This record gives sequence, structure tokens and C-alpha cells, in this order.
Amino acid sequence: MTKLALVISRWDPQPWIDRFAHLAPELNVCKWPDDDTPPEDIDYALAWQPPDGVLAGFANLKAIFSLGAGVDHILREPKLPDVPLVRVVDPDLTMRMSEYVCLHVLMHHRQQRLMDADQANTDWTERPQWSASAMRVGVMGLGELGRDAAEKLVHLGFQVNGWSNSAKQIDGVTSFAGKGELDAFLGASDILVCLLPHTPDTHAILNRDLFRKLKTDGPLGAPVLINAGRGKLQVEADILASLDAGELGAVTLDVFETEPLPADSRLWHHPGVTLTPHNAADSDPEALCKYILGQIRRHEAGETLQNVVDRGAGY
Ligand code: NDP
Ligand code: OXD
Repeated sequence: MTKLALVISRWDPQPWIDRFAHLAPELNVCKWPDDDTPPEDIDYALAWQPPDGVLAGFANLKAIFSLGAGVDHILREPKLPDVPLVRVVDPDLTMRMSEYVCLHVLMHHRQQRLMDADQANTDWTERPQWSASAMRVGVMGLGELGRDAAEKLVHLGFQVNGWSNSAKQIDGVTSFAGKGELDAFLGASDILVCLLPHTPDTHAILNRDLFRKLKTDGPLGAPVLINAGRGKLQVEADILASLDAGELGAVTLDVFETEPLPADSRLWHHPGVTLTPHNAADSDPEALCKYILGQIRRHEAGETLQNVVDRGAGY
């Protein structure tokens, strides 16, 4: 019998176990550690922030599945078995992220946080509103998530640019690629949306030097940052310094250098910060177990796995 181990920290494994039991009762799916199963019997590991060393202990693994789109939480394991590492690419997850990006781009564009504060002060200030076409949104990372979000922002009427390693052709989106075009991309961004993976190349990329290159003469008066990629892409001390100096007008952050965000972080209470608890695009067992089962069935039938991570690139 094919054996799957759920190696999960911080999430409840039970909904995954229940969903697999419903969809594929022929599989043996256990929460790891499991007293009844020796590690060498495990065929597939399904991981979210796996504890150090666990994956290395599965001697006969056929593949590792990340239970999210990102894989940094798995690649940090120094002795990762040399088997395919598959990540989530699924319309459910993609749509959730695009909802988040559109919500927060629109919230900043329409100055909703300022009007929330006005309401709290019984203050009828008539704030001017601009059309979306007056706003330039730059999307860092034009992969599965960035591309979909960029397309939806185009449909909302924003001017949209994107930045990625390789140049892209996406209707309505101006593509910038590589380090050589980063400054031009930043200089054209009123609202910067980050959907990059965390890799050695992107570590701490969202820093004060970068913020100072953003467009400063847009309708909002100062640029806005939205980061739903990974916390280790950002330097939080720099975000706070740039907010205090007016180099950034506001930020939305879904991800943090340390998660959960420590209670003493100034980000919690800064008026320029909107934050969410790393739930921009939740991994939903309902949707994702189906995707993973499809991949396992392909593999067992001798077909190639899809969405296998390039370990050298780190995403
Ligand atoms: P993809 O791998 O599909 O896309 C990554 C994109 O980033 C690609 O366009 C890639 O360029 C670009 N990129 C990577 N490195 C660089 C670099 N050094 N310079 C420029 N561009 C670079 O990933 P997804 O879109 O599926 O997901 C992106 C990230 O979103 C995940 O890695 C994860 O960290 C985060 N995430 C966060 C969630 C949340 O709830 N907050 C939920 C899901 C994901 P190219 O196309 O040229 O290769
Ligand atoms: C993911 C995440 O990588 O939820 O999917 O962060």
C-alpha cells in the first residue's frame, strides 16, 4: 500500500488526513511522527515547515510535495533526499492570492485606511479619488501568482508593469527582466506588489535602497508596498524607517521576517501598516488534496511529475 506522511508544523494535519481518506481510501496517510510506520516505508512526504531532519530520515522516498506554492521552508533542510520536490500550482490558491492583491491595491488606491480613520473621528473630509488608469502598479514576480494578479489588475484598469528573471509576454503588462531592468521597473511603480519566492538572490531585496527608487510623484504622494511573497524578502527595520521618513506612504504585509510577528514589533501599531497573518492565499485541503493525488497517480503510472522545483534556482 502506498504510504504518505504529512510532515506539518503550525497547521492542523487532520483536515488533510480526512480529505485524503475521502478521496483515496486506498492510500495510507499518516501524520508524522507515526508510531506504526517505519520511516523507510514512506513513499511520499507532504510537507509544510517540516521539523529539521525529518525528511532526511525517509530513505525510500519517491517525491516530496510542498503543501504550498513556496518551497523555501523545505529547501532549508540541509540533507534533503534527492527526489523530485513538487510545489502547489492550483487555480484555487492562485485565485485566493489574486483576491488579496486586488483587495489591497484597491484599498490603497481608494485611500480606504485614511477614510477609516476619518470615520473613527467623525470627520467628513472629501478625499479626491483617481481612476485606476492614473495608478502604476509594479508586480515583482510574474510566475503563477504574479501573472494572474497582474492580469486581474489590468482588467481593473491599472497601468501594470511586471519584473521577473526572464521577460514575459502578458497582455496589457509591460515586462521588465533581470537586475539590469530593476531600477527602471521601480521608477515606474506607484504601488509595488511583491510575489517573489525567497531564494539566495531575493533575500532582503525589499530594503531602503530599493524603496528610494520607487516612483514618488504618483497620485498618492508616496509609494506603497504590498508584500505577500515571503517575510525574508523584506527588511522590517527599513520598512519602518522609510514609512517614518515618508519614503513609503503605506504598506500591506502578509508575511514577516519572524512568524508569528512578535508582539513587540512596531509594525503592529504603525498607522501606515496594514497587516494580515500569512493568509493571503491559504492552502485549502479541499482543493489541494485533489491536486496532490493527481500528481501521485501520474507518478505511479510512470508519467512525469508536474511543477517540479528547480533546486538550483530555489523556486
Ligand atoms: P513561481 O515560481 O511561479 O514564480 C516566481 C516568479 O519570481 C517568477 O516570475 C520568477 O521569474 C520570479 N523570480 C524568482 N527569482 C527572481 C529574481 N532573483 N529576480 C527576478 N525575478 C525572480 O512562484 P508563484 O508565483 O507560484 O509563488 C510566488 C511566491 O509566493 C512563493 O514562492 C511563495 O513564497 C509566495 N506565496 C505566498 C503565499 C501567502 O499566503 N502569502 C501563498 C502562496 C505563495 P521567472 O518567471 O523568470 O522564472
Ligand atoms: C505558500 C504559502 O507558499 O501559503 O503557499 O505561503
